Amino acid sequence: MRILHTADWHIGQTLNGWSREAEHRAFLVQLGEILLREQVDALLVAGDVFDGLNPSGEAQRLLYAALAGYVRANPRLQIVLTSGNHDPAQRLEAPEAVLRELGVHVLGTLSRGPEGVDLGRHLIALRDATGQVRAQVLALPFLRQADLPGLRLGAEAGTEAGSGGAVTAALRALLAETVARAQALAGAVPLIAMAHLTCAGGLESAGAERRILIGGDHAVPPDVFPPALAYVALGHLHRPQSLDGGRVRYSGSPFPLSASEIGYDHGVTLLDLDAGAAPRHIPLPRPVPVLRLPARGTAPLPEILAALAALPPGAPARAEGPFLYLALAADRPVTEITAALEAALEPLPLRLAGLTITRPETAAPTAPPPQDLSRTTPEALFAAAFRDLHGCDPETRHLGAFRDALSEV
Ligand SMILES: [Mn+2]
Repeated sequence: MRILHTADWHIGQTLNGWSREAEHRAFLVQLGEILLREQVDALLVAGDVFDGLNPSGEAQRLLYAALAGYVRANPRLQIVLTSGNHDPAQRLEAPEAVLRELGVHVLGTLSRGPEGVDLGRHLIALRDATGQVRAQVLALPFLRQADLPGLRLGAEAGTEAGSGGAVTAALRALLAETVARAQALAGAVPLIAMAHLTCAGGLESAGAERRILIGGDHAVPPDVFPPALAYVALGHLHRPQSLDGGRVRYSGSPFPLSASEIGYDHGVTLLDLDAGAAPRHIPLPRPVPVLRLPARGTAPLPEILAALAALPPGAPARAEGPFLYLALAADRPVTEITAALEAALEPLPLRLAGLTITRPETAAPTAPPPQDLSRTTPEALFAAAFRDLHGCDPETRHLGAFRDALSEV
C-alpha cells in the first residue's frame, strides 16, 4: 500500500506577471509518471492546490486535466485534496460530487455534525489494489478561527503568546476528540491525517509563507497530533522536512515559489505502509531554473552586470527562460541602476521575477550621528535623505516638490 504525499502546488502562480503554467504542467506530468512507476495507491495533496482565491479558467483546467489523467492511467487510484490558506475553499470543493465519482475526494471546508467533525466526510478509507481497506485518512482542510470551538475566549485574553497558546490548546482538543472517534472507526488499520498549518520546529520558508493559522501568527507543536496518527501529511511550509522522527512531515512544494526557496530540495514524499520504512523523499527536477544574483545578500551594479554577462546561454525564448531575482546594493542613483539593468537584460532570455535595490549596509556606520532637530531644517534633512537614497544632491525640481509638500503640512 503506497501513498504519495505532496502539497503547495500553487497552480496559477505568477512571478512579476510571468505565468508559471509551463512549470506546473511539467510537474503534473512528472507526478503522473511517479504515480505509475511507484505503483501508488493513494495521492494526498495537503493544501494550496491553487495560488489564489480566484484561480483562472486555465489554472482549473490544468488541475482537472491532470486528475483525470491520473485516474485514467490507474482507475484504482484514490486522490484526496484538501484546501490551504491560498485556496478558494468553497470553490475547490464545488465539483465534489463529480470528482467523487472518479475516486477523488476534495475537502475545502470543515464539516461538522452533532458529534463534532463530520467523519462521514472527513475520514476516507484507502484501499489497496485488491480493494481491501489498508488505511484511513483524516482529511482536514485549512482551519479557520470558527473551526476551533473555544478559541474565541482564549484569543480575546489578550497577549500574542496567550492567543498562540489558545490556538494550540483549541487545536489539540479538536484533534484529540476527532482522532479518538476516527480511531474507533478505523479499527486496526493505520490512521493518517492531512492538515495545512505551521508546525513548530518546522524550518520556515522566509518571506514566502507567513506563519498563518487561524488568522494569527501561531505555530503549533508536533505533539498536537495524537500518537494514534501513524503519519501526518502537512502542507504550508515549502521546504520538505520531517518532524517528530518523520511521523509528521512537510512534503514541500514541487518547485521554488519565491527567491528564498531556491536552495530547497523540492519533491514529493512516498509512504510505503507495508515496508514500515520512513517516508521517502523523491526529489523533482526543476522545470525551469530559478536564479538569484548574487546568490546571497546584495551586490553593486558592476558585479551584477558581470554575472549576467557570464550566464550560460539559456532558452531560445524569454517566455520559457529562467526566472531571475536581482538584489542590488545602491552605489548610484536608482534610476541609473534600473536603466543599466534594463539594457543588460533586454537581449537575455531571462524573466525578471523580482528586483530589490537597497542601500549597502556599510553605509550605516559611516552615517553621521542623528542631529539635534533644533539645529537643522526640514529641507536639510530632506536633502540628506535624498543623497542617502540616490547618491546625488536633489535637483531644483526635487527641492521645489519638497517645499510644496512642506507648505501643505
Ligand atoms: Mn503554500
